[in-house]
Amino acid sequence: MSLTAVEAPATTLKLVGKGDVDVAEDYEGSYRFAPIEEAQVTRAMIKRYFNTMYERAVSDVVIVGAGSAGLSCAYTLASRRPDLKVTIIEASVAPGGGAWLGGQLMTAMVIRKPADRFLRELGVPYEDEGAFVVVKHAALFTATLLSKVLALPNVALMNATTVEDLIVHHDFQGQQRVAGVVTNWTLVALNHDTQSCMDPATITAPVVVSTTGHDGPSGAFSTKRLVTMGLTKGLGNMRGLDMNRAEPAIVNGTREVVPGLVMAGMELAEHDGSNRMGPTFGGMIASGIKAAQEALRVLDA
Ligand code: AHZ
Repeated sequence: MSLTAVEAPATTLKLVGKGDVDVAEDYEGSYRFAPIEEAQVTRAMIKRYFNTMYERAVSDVVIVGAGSAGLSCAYTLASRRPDLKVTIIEASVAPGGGAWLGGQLMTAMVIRKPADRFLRELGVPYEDEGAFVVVKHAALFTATLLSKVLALPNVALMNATTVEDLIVHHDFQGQQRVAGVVTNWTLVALNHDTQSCMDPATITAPVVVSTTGHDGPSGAFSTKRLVTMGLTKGLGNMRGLDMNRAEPAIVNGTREVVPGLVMAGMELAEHDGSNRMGPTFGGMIASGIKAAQEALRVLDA
């Protein structure tokens, strides 16, 4: 059966954009793209990327880390408050953190109740196993959440971009307050040892939500920096795995840990010295939702 007959229009289409563009969506051998110059492609990207950097240099909320906690926070915050400029900074090329797999290298994702409500809000299908639900593939959850976050007009995501430091201002009482983030492209940040003078850029915001995950090559970033800046006494250090203690501890502990900085997700286990929960993601979703509420509380204070 011919593809043309089934789903593709065989005729030459006239697309009307900036002037008429001759194209043919013809799968019988005469497919013809609109003509283009290479520089148009480069300029189309540059214009948008640097417009975003220009516009987001002052944001309302910066979320550091686009794992399950950061993305849950971004969705909740930006969908409830379309007036806010929510800017997500993610060090990796691929947003999603550890939420592309359920646990070990297995694909199903377990979410304990009552965090399953978020799946219904997103429209992610699952199987009900009583105390918890199972999404057939973690990537279905993460891809759906990511697509809904990115479709929100007030969200900007800068991936392959690392938060290298925090901006700290003194308020009128002399109290230190986190007032934004210091950024660099991750490939630059990874090469500070070999190249000198690669200074960063900044984004100011009245609230930073840090969700950089537990310690590892890049995790627990803000927690560690708060310690070296003297804004927090010391690392709490994540304790061993206990699902029943860990998830409520993370959700109930999600808060503004120092003025201007809300912490959520597994980074909080390093800050507070609470347990890890292993491969169950309800705590990350609920912590992200609570972080959105905390960010609004700080903004509205
Ligand atoms: O790339 C990191 C990841 O995508 C990103 N990140 C880390 N440092 C950063 C920095 N600048 C920008 N300096 C940075 N981005 O943060 C994201 C963290 O995602 P994650 O999935 O690691 O953390 P989470 O808290 O959202 O989810 C934790 C999931 C876990 S870990 C765990 C256990 O080990 O027991 N259990 C669960 C459910």
